[in-house]
Amino acid sequence: MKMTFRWYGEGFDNITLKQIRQIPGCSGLMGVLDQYAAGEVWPLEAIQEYVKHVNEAGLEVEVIESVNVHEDIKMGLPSRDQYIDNYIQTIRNLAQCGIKVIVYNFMPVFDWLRTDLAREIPEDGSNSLYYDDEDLRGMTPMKIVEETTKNSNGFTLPGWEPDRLKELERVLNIYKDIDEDKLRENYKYFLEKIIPVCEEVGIRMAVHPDDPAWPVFGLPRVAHSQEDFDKIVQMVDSPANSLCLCTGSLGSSPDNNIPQIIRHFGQMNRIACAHVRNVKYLGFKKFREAPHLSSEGDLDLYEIMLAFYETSFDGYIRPDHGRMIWDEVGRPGYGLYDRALGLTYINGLWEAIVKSHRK
Ligand SMILES: [Mn+2]
Repeated sequence: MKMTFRWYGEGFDNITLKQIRQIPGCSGLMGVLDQYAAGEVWPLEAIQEYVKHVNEAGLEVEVIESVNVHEDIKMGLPSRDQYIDNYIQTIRNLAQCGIKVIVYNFMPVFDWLRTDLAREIPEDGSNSLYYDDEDLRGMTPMKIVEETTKNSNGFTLPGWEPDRLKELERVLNIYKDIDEDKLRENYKYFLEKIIPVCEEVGIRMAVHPDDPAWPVFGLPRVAHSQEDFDKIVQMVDSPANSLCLCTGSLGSSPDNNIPQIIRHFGQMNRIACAHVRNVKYLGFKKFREAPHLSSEGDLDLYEIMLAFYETSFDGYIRPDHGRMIWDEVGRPGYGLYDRALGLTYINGLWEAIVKSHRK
């Protein structure tokens, strides 16, 4: 297991590489080059420079997140072939720079979604990301985009890049004719083109689950349950077609048994990396993001780490979203302090599990 940390890049993140390097037990990043829109080729030179910069700070970067899939690929439009070619070029460029895992998602239009980015946790005065389906039902897609942009402290949120949202209405219209089966068909088309290239260059694609783990705004979503992922891994039967097991995204639905899902796909060697965090259920389709500690939320992080251990997980892990604590100001969900606490807690669980299994 390699413990990593998400970082948005110089000028896009107020956290420094030096700060990340000083978190005990953190060997590298799950990085992102935030400046490229979905469908664009990530230039080789830019990736090389990025990796060199991270390495010089004493950190590895073998996982890259948010290589976003262009909407035309998800919608199956004729223009998808050009965008798939671009995607393949980005895969090749990343592989050439030593990247081993690419995290992406196949959610139509919206990436992760919350109805409040800074909901106060009454018990301790900190705040965290919050979701209430009832609030969402009172909002139009445009409204939630406006609200999210307004409340993100001037940062662009992953999946909420302004250029992706220009054509929102046109795209929403096209999706009226796309159901889950059709979306899966387009997904399979994409995977059949890219996975052979991944095998050739030694990259594993890791699909991130839908977040929250149910459809929103009537759009089809096909990646939020064990059954969904069974279908995805079967689309192209290769370890290069694998999962980013995000406990908090899948865990937003109490229907998902996270340790069981980890065991199921871990035994198949189809988990390339993991985001580990906790969730607190507040009602039906209503939750907030909780501190990583098991007793603070509804997921059992010990059982989760045990499931990784028992399936010989040797991929990359990072703490996921944290709360805003100690008056930190930063990107919602991606402050330094609470994620660093989460990281050391996960490492502590892992050390105890490893040592208690010694013969
Ligand atoms: Mn995640």
